[in-house]
Amino acid sequence: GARRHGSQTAIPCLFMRGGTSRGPFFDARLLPEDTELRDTVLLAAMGSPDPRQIDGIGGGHPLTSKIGIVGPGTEPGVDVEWTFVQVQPGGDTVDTSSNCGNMLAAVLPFAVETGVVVPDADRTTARVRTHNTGMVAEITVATPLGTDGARHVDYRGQARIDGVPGTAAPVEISFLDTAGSVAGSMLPTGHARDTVEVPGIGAVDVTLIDNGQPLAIVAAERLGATGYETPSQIDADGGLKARVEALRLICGEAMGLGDVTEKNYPKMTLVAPPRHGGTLSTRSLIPQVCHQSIGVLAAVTVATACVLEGSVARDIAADVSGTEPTVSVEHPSGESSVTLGLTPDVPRRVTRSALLRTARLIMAGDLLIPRSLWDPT
Ligand code: NQM
Repeated sequence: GARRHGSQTAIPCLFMRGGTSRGPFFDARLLPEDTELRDTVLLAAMGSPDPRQIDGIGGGHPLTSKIGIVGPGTEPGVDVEWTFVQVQPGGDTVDTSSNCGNMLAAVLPFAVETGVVVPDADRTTARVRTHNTGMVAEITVATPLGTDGARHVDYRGQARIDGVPGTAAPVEISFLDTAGSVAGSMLPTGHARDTVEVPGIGAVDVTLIDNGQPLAIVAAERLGATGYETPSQIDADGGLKARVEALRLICGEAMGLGDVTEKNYPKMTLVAPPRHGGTLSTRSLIPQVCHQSIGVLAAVTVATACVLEGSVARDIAADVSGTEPTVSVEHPSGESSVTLGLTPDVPRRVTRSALLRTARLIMAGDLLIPRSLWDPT
């Protein structure tokens, strides 16, 4: 467990990449039980609220300012439970209210590394519950027999995801119950499309949808963007970001999420026609900084909107057909392919979604924080 290391407290930690995100993962049993104290520890671990996170291991961007807290399942049919934590680099709030499908990709590898799940075959499948929203996913990783006679997670392989260099072993994620993760239902306003009035902009058509991530989907063009900008171009465009944020606050209210000024949702998705043979082009703001690619559950939610009659995405997207379509969501570093399971009857409903990720253990050791913040000894 956590112990003394000179003037500091050392907490066992694995530093992992999950999909296109990265951060420290902790065994839930080794962190303070008290949430306030836990949050103090996590902010110190990351180095927030300094925007560069210079005194911690956060990477100064929302995608590298994430934490996983993992433990064994506590209910039948669930093997592993975890909490995803989003810290905004320059902020001092510790947000556990929404999902992250990228960090999720590292949870089963962490559980095998730490003995929470003991593999007994070349592929290990586990059901993982995300505490944040109660979502359950079925995840499969490679666990071949090593020369030492034991099974380990194999991080090597031929799977490639855009936004991560090289190839790695596939982490297959199948989502079973993502609808209304935070907003309570898939379409919190009851409509596939709403028109909202935004001061200084006027009437804007949006699709307000949550199939794992609460999103406001808007035509990039309507906000004065092409939808093909690079993330740094978007981040540098103060006018565009102000319009997106004004729209976000109104969409948050419309979705029943209240005042979302301090919340990390809804994420804003600017959409445009596909340019690389995919289904739809996207630029995601999460929610104030542009994503380098797109979130996993954000991609699932956009894909869902692509098959939803009347949605803003459906208007702009290429056609999608069949009851098990693969929707290719284009983003700044490539595309994310989401396979949807649809009901055969029209209008089609999404019942399942699956997506391929990769993960890797980058560092194993102790994370050190000043003992004045937490002294468990
Ligand atoms: O939507 C970023 C990410 C995410 C979240 C964000 C995610 C998801 O890419 O499931 O993965 O939208 O904040 O890590």
